[in-house]
Amino acid sequence: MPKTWGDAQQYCREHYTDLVTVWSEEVMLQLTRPSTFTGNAWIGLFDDPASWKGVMGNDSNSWRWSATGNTSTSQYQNWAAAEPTYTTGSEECVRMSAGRWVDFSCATAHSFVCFTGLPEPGFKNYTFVLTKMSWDDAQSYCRELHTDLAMIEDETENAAMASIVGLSIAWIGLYREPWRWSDGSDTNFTNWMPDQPNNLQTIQHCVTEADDHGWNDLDCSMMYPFHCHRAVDGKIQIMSMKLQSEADLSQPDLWSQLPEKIKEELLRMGISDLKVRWKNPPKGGAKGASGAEAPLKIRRKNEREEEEREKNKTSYRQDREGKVRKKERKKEE
Ligand SMILES: [Ca+2]
Ligand SMILES: [Ca+2]
Repeated sequence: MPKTWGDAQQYCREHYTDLVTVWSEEVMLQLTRPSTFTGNAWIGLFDDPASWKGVMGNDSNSWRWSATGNTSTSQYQNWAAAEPTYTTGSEECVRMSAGRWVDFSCATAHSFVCFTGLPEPGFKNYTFVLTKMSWDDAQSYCRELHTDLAMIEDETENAAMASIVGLSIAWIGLYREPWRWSDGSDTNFTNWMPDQPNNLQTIQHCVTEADDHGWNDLDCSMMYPFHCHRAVDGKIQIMSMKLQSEADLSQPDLWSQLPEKIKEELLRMGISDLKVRWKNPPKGGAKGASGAEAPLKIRRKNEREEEEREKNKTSYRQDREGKVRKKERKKEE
């Protein structure tokens, strides 16, 4: 049933654990869908504007100062009208013009301001560097010759900065790392489609995967099907089962089919990456048994998946194969 991203998140939290976190290519390939469905499906990745739009928050996708790696204690901000925008899905760094802050693509070459001193209000000397550099290069330059890229913690400091920059445009030390997972997972794995995320019309803050697993940021209020995942505890579970059937339980075929039937049932419950088999396969069936007992071993397919599982504590509803495309995202140091 298609839902908005927020409703999908709520549904997954009620019925499973959360919207799915795609830790790795392996996990990605476990995401499956009905063969008739080729459209978009929500995953757990989002870039909540409430964490960064006009807010100096503490979420993993909030703004941070280069000098501390955190938001300022004063939470001072001075954005230009309608900023920040995260336009084109690439504006992760902040520049100052006419005293106001604007998020902009970090690769752009601008003059910049370094500071020397302490990351506390009133303990900074600003130095304007006219040479134009990318935000990253400007950061390296400032760290080598000063303390760091300019940090601004109150009105007085912002006024001092504004008078130094004058009519120019200059990088300041504010940046952020967009996107986070609904369940708070931390992974660098991404699989954006080419030219995504693009934050089209600056309203795309939630992520879908397409039929080929490629990711696209879209408007969170759109209605799409979605992938949930369920946390699973423990590694191997052994169950004893009592069987009652009108069928002839002495038939070995029947016994060999049972694990498959149980697996299908677990699939319906949203658990898919499990191996189900008899611990001690009944030899030649259970003679004349109506109500026979045999230990049933349920375990995962292999060691590697076991590790992945431990890391993820998740399970997925379906399997499918798909083409893999990777796009490396620039990481802040
Ligand atoms: Ca902007
Ligand atoms: Ca998009």
